[in-house]
Amino acid sequence: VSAPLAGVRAVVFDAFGTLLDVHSALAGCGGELGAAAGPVSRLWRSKQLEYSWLRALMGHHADFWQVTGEALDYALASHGLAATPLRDRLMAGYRRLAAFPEVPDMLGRLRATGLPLAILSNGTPAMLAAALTHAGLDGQFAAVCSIEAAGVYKPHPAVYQLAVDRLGVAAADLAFLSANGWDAHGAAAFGCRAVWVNRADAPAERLPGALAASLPDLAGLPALLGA
Ligand code: LAC
Repeated sequence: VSAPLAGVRAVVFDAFGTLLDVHSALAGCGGELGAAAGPVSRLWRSKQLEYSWLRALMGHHADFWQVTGEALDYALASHGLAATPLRDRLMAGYRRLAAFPEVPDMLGRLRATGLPLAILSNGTPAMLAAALTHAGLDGQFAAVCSIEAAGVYKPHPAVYQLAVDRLGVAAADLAFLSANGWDAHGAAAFGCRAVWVNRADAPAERLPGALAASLPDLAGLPALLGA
């Protein structure tokens, strides 16, 4: 099919890793971290997600700002940097993330279609508002949905239901875009038409849910919509 998302009634984006580059949180601190910058950033991100899944399974929710801070503390400790004064600056970097370069133009093309655009993210409303404003993406979305309204993290089905409820569009009529393969599969298993933005050219995930398509970045999204 040339336009596998043709006919969808709204387009929902994951935020962190999909629209916003989480590794840009280290901008301005990379020099001080030296060779540890890349490993710290990757461990920070992987622990952040791991803690979100574990808290969901344990039934002990804490918001994504707290989880992000706890993941950073682990990542810094594992590199012998537990007491670094960089800690608070790295956290502040999460409110000043950069959008991936293709995002502004892609959003402009989608807005021209008139389709409602939305975000569905683990982030708290405050984290999302700050990061979207800094990245120049505020005001582009009909709805910015935080999992805080469900009190549990992705990929719990209650999270994807938030988008259905907020937009008033059935799951099968929602396009869902995530650079996190497990998140795309979570949305697909829920019934959305999910696209994996496979920025890292990773192998296919062995998870439930059939993806509608994969893209190397978001530049190809308008074509998938037939826009
Ligand atoms: C989010 C996570 C997946 O933005 O990074 O929901």
